[in-house]
Amino acid sequence: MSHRFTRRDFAGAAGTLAAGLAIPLGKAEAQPASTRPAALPNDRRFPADFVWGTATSAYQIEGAVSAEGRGPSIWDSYSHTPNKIRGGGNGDHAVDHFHRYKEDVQLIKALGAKAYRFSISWSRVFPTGVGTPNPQGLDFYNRLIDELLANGIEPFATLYHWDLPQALQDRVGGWASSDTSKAFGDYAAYVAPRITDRVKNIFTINECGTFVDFGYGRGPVELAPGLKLPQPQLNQVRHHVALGHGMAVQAIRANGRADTRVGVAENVASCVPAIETPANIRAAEIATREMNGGYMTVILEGRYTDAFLAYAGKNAPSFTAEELKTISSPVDFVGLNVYMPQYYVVASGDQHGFALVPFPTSFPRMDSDWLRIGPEALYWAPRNVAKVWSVKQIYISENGTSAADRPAGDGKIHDLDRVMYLRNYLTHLQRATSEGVPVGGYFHWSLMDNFEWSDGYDKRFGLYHVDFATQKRTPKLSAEFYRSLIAANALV
Ligand code: PNW
Repeated sequence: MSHRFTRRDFAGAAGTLAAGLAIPLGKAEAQPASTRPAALPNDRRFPADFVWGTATSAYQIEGAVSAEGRGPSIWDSYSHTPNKIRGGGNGDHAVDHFHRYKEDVQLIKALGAKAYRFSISWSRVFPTGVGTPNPQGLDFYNRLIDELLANGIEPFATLYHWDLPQALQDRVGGWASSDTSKAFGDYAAYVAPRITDRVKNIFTINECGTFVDFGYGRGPVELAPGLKLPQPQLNQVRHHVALGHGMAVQAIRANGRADTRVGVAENVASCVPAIETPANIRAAEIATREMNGGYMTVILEGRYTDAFLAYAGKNAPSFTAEELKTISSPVDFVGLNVYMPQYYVVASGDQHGFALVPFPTSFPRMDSDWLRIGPEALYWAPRNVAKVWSVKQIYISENGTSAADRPAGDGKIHDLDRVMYLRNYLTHLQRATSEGVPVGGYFHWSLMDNFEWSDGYDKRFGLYHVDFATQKRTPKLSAEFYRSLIAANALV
C-alpha cells in the first residue's frame, strides 16, 4: 500500500520548492511587533483534561505463554522459527508482566500518567480462536484492570495487537479468510460485556497497515505469520481485517455497556507538506485520503476510493455493499500511532493532485532503521485526519522511539536522544492542540523495554529500562522528562 503511487522525479517537486522559497525572507522580521503573536505563558500548555498515558501489548510484555489455559498464537510459532528474530529471542517470558503487573502499575503511577493502553491476548480468551472460551482467560485482565483503577489509572484496552490464535492461521489461513473477521467479532462480543463496566475505551485492532503488509506482504521488516501473498490475496487480507474491525465495533455496541467508546489504533500514513504553502497543505490532505485508502478511508467513509480501485485494478479485493457498511460502522474516536512522517508531499497538477518527494539517503533516523525523525508528523497526522474526515476525537495511541539505552557507569540510562525526540514531537502535538485539533490524549510507546517483534530484545522503546536477565526495571532520563511534562501539563 505504501508505494501505490510512482514516486515523481524530484525535478517536478523542485519546481514547487523553488517557488516556495521565492517568498522574501526578510519580510517576517520586518513585521511590527504588535502583529506578532504574543508569547503567552499558555503557549506551551496542553488542554486541562488532556489524557497522558503509556502503551504496551500482550505478547510483547506478558510472558506466561502457557499459563491459565492460553492457546498458542502466531507469534509463539513465528518467534520459535529459526532465524526469524534478531538474537533468537521470543516472548516466552518477555518482561514477565503477567506476574509483575502490580509492580508495573506502580511504574505507570510514578509517571503521574492517567491512562494505560494494554492489549488482550485473544488466545488467552479463546485458545483456538473460536468455540468454547477459556473461563480463566480474562481473569488476568480483570486483575490488571482492577489494579489500574485502584491506582487512579484509566484502562484503555486493545483487542488485537497482532497475536492471532495459531489455530485460526492453521485452519482458515488467518486473515486470508473472512471466518477470522467473524471470529474476531465473536471474541469482541464475549469480552465486551465482561470489561465495559470498568473499561470505557476500546481499540479494536492495532495497526492494520503494519501487520498486514509486514505479516502477509512484503514489508521492509517481516512480522508473523511471515507470508508473502500475491497482491490480490494481500488486498483480500486487508479487506478482511477492515471487516473484522467493523464486526468488532458492532459486537461491542451490541454487547457492551452503552457508554463504551470504540475506535481503531492505526499507523496512519502521515502526509506532511514538504513546505507549508497553501497548495502543499491541500495536497497533503488529498494524499492523506489516498495513501490511507486500505483502512482509514474505508473505515471512515465506507468506500474504497476511485484511485485505490483503479490502482488495484484486477487485484482489487472482492467485497459487498453490506461489508462496506459494516466496516464503516461509526467509531467514537480515532487512534493514531505516529512515529515518523511517512510521506513529504507537494502539490501537483496531475490527476492525483499531489506528489511524493523522495527521501534523501541522509534523512535522519533513530535507533531502528525504519524510524525517520520528523517531529512535525505529530502535528500533521492528527490535523489532516481531523480535517479530511471531520473526526471529533483523536488519541495519539502510540508515539515513541528506540534508543541504545546502555546503562552508564553510574547505572543510570541517560537517553538524551529519546528526550530530544519526545520534546520535539510533543512540541508539534502542542501546536495541534493549541490550534484546536481535537486530540484528547497521548500514549507513549512504550512503558518499558519489551519484545520488539522481529528485532527481539535488541531495540528498546521503554521509558523504563528492563534488564532482561533479572527483570529489573529502572527509570530512564526520559521517564523523568515525561513525569515532569505530565506534572506541568506543558512542554518542559
Ligand atoms: C508499532 N514501521 O509497530 C507497534 O504497534 C508496536 O507493537 C511496536 O512495538 C512499535 O510500533 C515500535 O515498533 C511498528 O516499520 C512497527 O513503520 C514498524 C513500523 C511502524 C510501527
